[in-house]
Amino acid sequence: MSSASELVNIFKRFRAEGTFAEGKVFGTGHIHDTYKIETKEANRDYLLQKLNSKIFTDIPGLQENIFRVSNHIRQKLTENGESDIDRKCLTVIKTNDGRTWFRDHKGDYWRMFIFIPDHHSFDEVKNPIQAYEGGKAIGRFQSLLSDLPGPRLNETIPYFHDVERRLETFHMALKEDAVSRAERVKDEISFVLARQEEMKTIPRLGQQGKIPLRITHNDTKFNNILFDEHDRALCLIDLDTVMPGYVHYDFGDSIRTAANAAAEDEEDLSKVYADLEIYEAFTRGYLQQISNILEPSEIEYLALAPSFMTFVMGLRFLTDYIMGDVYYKIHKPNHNILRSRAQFRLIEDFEMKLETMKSIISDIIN
Ligand code: ADP
Ligand code: GN1
Ligand code: MG
Repeated sequence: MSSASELVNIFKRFRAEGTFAEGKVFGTGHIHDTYKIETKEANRDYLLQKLNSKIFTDIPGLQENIFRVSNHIRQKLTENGESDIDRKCLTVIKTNDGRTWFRDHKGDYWRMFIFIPDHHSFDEVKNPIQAYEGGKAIGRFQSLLSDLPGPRLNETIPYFHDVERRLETFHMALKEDAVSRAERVKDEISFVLARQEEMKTIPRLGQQGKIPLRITHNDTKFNNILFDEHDRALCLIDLDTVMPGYVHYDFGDSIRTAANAAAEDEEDLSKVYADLEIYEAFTRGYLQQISNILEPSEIEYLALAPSFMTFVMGLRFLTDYIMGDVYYKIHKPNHNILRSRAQFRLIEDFEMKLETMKSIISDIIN
């Protein structure tokens, strides 16, 4: 964790309004070190992040994506005559020398945004209205970016949701068994082996040209949607992984977190199940914003996306556990395996409810 004097020094490198009052550790993200910087002048605070450059190896490229995407969204919101735009998209604060990132003497990269005031974010969805609003936010995000001009976005983590690569890494980790944990997770390994072929359905559709590559967020966990004081969705944050992808990635990852009745790392597996009322509300909001753009083949496979993305995440948690917790921040020794078990339990429930999930989508569309 960074000291107050370090934070003051970093803060000074950015073209911020106001003077540093206090820096507080903020949020529950698994990747970066995040601080809320409160200024003495009450009207503006900032969100300062020390970026994880082990995970993101091209920070300038990543920041360029975020800058382009945020500006495009801002421009479209402005054209649509929206109000309160500083709360509806991220505002990147540049450094004194005009960059979107700062590199300190230790080689760490930092970035800063306007802190979106009076927002709420939820690790778990509280009610269908929130889910509907969240669905609208994801659909709107994909729709607003469908005409992003310019070159293809940088691929900030190559093969991020590529389940075939993720499976290769998993099998390599198992073979190596660097910290001798494979023996302890035999059931979880069997779970993966039983599903590994079926889980390639969505990427195969992409490879066969049956679903198009679009611009997707790729980390649409529900707490990456910020809400206002009336539970209306404001904007999507955590744009590190915005890059080319299939719409199923975003829809699936949202449902994985929003429709799960329990936390991502719930230990009591009897509490983990897919809440179809939440699923219905989210899907309704999502399709309201995007169904005019989607192709029939994309809609046809939407109901498969939640189990697909939950598999990708459960597999990554399991692989990280086997490798000795090298990727995700953990808060207890067995955290990654607990996360993985909860994801696998959720997949079983999605599998049981697949037909109902499909008919909910057709009822919304027709
Ligand atoms: P991580 O990749 O580690 O999850 P995020 O970019 O999601 O990091 O940020 C962590 C937390 O910081 C978020 O969950 C959210 O609560 C908060 N946050 C991020 N950006 C902003 C912002 N512009 N304004 C207010 N809060 C923000
Ligand atoms: C990470 O950054 P955060 O905490 O929103 C991860 C996602 C996982 C998620 C699981 C860059 O997301 O892919 O779905 O944890 N982000 C990265 O909670 O790996
Ligand atoms: Mg996050």
